[in-house]
Amino acid sequence: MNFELDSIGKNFTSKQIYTDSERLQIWGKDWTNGFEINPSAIVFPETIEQVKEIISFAIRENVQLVPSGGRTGLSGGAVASNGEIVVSFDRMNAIKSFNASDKIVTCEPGLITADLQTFAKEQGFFYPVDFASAGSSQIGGNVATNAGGIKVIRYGLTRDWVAGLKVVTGTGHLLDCNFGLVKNATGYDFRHLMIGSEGTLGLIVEVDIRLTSPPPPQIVMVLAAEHSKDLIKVLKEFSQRLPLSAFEFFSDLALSKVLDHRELKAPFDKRSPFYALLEFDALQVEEAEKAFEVCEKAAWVQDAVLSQTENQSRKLWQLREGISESIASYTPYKNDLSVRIEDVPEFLEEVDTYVANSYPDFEVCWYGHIGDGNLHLNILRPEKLSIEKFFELGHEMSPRIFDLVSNKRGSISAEHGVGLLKKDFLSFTRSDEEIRIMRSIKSIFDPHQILNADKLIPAGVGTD
Ligand code: 2HG
Ligand code: ZN
Repeated sequence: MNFELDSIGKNFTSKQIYTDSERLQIWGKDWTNGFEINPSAIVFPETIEQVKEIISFAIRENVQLVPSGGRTGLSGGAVASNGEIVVSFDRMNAIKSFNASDKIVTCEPGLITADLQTFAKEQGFFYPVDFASAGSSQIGGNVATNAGGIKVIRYGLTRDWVAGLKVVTGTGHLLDCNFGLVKNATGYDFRHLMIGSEGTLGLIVEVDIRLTSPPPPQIVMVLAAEHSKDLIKVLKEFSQRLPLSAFEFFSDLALSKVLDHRELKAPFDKRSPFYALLEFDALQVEEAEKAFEVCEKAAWVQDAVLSQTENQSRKLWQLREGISESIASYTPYKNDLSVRIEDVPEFLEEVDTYVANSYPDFEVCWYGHIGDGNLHLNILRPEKLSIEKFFELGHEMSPRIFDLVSNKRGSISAEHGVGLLKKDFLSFTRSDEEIRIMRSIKSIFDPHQILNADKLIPAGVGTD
């Protein structure tokens, strides 16, 4: 470490800066596997002023920063591998105000997603962005990655709920973007540029989140299907008749992993290759039953179960939300892809065929948010293969899989972000010209290259 941490700023106490290896190993990583963890320090700012001081220090000392939220990311966006200082927002986690007329909560970036959801409920409102890691993920990280999750089909992404943002850029300037306004036709909206920028343009220090009215009670239905193409027909039939709050899917392999891991009971006596999990307003149950009848008659589905109580709904949701955790011990090679919904069945088959032919020992575990075209492809590591070798093979497979994505004009990252994991493959979704523009934008907001400098933008591509 060739900088003096004491000079970071006069307002910092010794309890805000740590360099012990135990903490470095915890705060230097997120949920992504396979990267070296090597930060040089962690800093816990408590005010916007302190965030600005950290930026000034980084510019002065020419040291890079890694912004860090709940560290639940799966693309290495919060991994510090190169002696960076990790800037953790754990201590900037307050709700600052609530404005009921505009339905806007103003919060610090370290606020946990579930705490925002609870606060919204207490006020008689609803924060609809939701996912399995809501108990640990933080709002700042959600904004930086434009987090999606299980309710996107009805409520959209994090982007759709951000009414304003305060951001300290890599030059140390504080930008106050959009002030929580609905209408603001004054040129480039930097708020939207910051959302999804993965900490490469600025450090998010305050967020205005818009809430909505709570939905009526919800019901969960799980359906069993023989073919993925039938799931798409089911989606069409249901969504023509009633608004869906969720339309998720998982394969039988995914189901068997979650059943084993959580010691749960299978929803049906007979197993099927695919399952869909639907959520909708209880008021719509008759319409849903009619849709089911059509699907059953057409033999698109073989079986169905409908929740009768909230507890049953929660249990059924576990079948989907517990999958990621249940396969973690296989150190899977993760992909988070999206294609247009009509292309999903063909795409699934193409990937399955490629993996079965080229890597017959690998198990392919499919699940995800099929209702919005977002597919989580987890390739499971065979027990006898070392993690290093497996990840090497994963990297080798990626160009072939991303060719299939690219042929369908899909995306190599639907909701997890690019980070370190998918950086080398960005060109499969973004053109050289787009990457060149990204690099130019970065150099305006972060001219000293101190913010997540090795993430998102691939080296060499789009340079003149
Ligand atoms: C989910 O939808 C998360 O469960 C995690 O986005 C997906 O583990 C994954 O690949
Ligand atoms: Zn997901």
